[in-house]
Amino acid sequence: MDTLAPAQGKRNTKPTRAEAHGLGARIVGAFGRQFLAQLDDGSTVACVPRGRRADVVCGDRVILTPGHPPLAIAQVQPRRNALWREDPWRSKMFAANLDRVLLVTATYPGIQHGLIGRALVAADAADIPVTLLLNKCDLPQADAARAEMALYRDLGYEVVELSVHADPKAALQALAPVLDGRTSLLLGASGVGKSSLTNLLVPQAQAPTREISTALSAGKHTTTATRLYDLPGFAPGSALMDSPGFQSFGLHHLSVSQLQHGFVELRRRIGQCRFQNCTHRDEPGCVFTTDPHAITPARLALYRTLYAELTSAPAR
Ligand SMILES: Nc1nc2c(ncn2[C@@H]2O[C@H](COP(=O)(O)OP(=O)(O)OP(=O)(O)O)[C@@H](O)[C@H]2O)c(=O)[nH]1
Ligand SMILES: [Mg+2]
Ligand SMILES: [Zn+2]
Repeated sequence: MDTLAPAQGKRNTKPTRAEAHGLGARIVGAFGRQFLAQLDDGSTVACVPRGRRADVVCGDRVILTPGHPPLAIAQVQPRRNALWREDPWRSKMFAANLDRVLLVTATYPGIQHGLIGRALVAADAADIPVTLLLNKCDLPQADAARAEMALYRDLGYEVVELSVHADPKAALQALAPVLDGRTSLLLGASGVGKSSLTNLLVPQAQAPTREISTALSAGKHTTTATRLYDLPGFAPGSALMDSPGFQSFGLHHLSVSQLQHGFVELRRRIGQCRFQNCTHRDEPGCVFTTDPHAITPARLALYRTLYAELTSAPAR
């Protein structure tokens, strides 16, 4: 990436070359090292990052240098926020400049609480509010799944139940107040219905869903690129991102205090452990052991797993 100075703090100096002659745009498609950008007039162009590192994600505001297609991304504007995952072997940024994460789960094939818990911590660390969606409520597993999702309601998260297939009208109605005026990211495991929901909300998206990839016998993940769509029929500025399903969600980039802040159960009970510097693993007088209602055994196990992951990470 070029080191053209960011626009911030440059008011009294001459604009950079890119600012003077470049095109302002928003990244609306991320396909590996290839990107799709939307210019301010609404048209879209293909572009590639300058230099070797592709530190560009969907939702980024960028400056493109004019020239022959594909255009070059000369500069990424400072981000309002960015959602990350970081495994020991690689880090991955999902998207940037988000107002909300829609964490999608489905009654079938089942709710992956480990992934949900991890995504909740990551979104909290990035200061992005989360709404949980429970899709496929038309299936017989709905009652059991609903009961499992009560855990998150009790923690204070909004949970919206829907069935994209069986009752699209009700799904639209339930989601309208969540989506209106915001940029939202659909995040969740593969097959929960993110692209089906995208197609319901943005009919012109024509995002491939599993039926199509099964017919073409493609891989496990139907969606392979992150895309950002303006939401038709919603307030100006409403936008939706569809992303590939994820199977792992490492949090190696976070600190222990970010981890602790990401657990509502702990946030609610700050200062209630015997020791001020309690790590909430197995210290005497820890609120997690003295109060059996403080946290569910599964969430406590997840907290301990994450604590061990974070503290065993090699120094960077
Ligand atoms: N029964 C039922 N099936 C649904 C519903 N919504 C989506 N599906 C099905 O779930 C499967 C997966 O849907 P997709 O939209 O491709 O899922 P995705 O989350 O985008 O998956 P990836 O792109 O792989 O991450 C498809 O066969 C959909 O038809 C629903 O409300 N009810
Ligand atoms: Mg998809
Ligand atoms: Zn404690």
